[in-house]
Amino acid sequence: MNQVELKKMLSKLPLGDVRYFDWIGSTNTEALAWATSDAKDLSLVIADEQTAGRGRLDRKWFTPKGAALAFSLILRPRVEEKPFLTRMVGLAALAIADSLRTRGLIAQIKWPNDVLLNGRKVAGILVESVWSGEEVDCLVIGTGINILKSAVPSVELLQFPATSLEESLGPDVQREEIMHDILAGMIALRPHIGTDSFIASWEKVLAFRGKQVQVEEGNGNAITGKLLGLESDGSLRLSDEQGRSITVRFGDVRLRPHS
Ligand code: BT5
Repeated sequence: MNQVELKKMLSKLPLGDVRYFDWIGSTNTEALAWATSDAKDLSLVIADEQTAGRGRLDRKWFTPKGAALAFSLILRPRVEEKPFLTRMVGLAALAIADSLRTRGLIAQIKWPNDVLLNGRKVAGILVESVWSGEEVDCLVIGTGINILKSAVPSVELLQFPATSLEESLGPDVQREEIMHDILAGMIALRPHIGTDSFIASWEKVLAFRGKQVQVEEGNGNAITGKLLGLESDGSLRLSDEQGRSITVRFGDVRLRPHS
């Protein structure tokens, strides 16, 4: 990867500016700093390696050199998008799932921010915001995708099984093309972010739908129930044993043991 080639291959997309790094701490951290200064809408930070890649709750995200995709897209939400910012994680997840589908793969979205192939995590998304008073001024949508097998961390570092595109597609995976398609997908989906069909397409590819799941909320609390689908803000909708509806706004979903 290098800045000149990347800019050339992304030139047909209506992006802002593009910053490429051979290595960086975290593309999200760089994008957040850029977003607070002069970044245009749809500016992009890409790195070949991250030394301090981040997941949610300060978890680590591994991006070894030459083996993965790590990029962060800066969005300056338009007025009509502001009511739907909680759906933006779905924008990235759907675009990733679509790009994998066009390569003959069946991807699922493990709510809220993981993309699975064959039940294993191939990609993670981290959405962060820059606030201006009470309003979100900018969003940074960070995407990490395991391209080669060597991108997958060792089992003891994982909370959930992981995989790479190489495992499904072989070693000739063109990561720049995949990134191009994901960005094109996000740009194409963006005008539909507020529609019911956006939520419907997101629900359609949700992992564990109709199954008994356990959602760990990150505070030691776990909620169990049947995974029904999504609320209109992108929260997860479960039903408990009495059939009552439960809404979950944050957490890690897994199949309920022994279900
Ligand atoms: C995520 O968090 O899955 C969000 C990952 C977002 C990464 C991108 S890369 C570009 C941008 N810049 C950043 O600094 N971040 C974003 P979460 O759901 O909290 O999952 C984190 C957990 O995934 C870790 O605790 C590990 O168990 C596991 N993990 C770490 N690296 C992994 C990898 N390469 N593949 C699969 N799982 C991984």
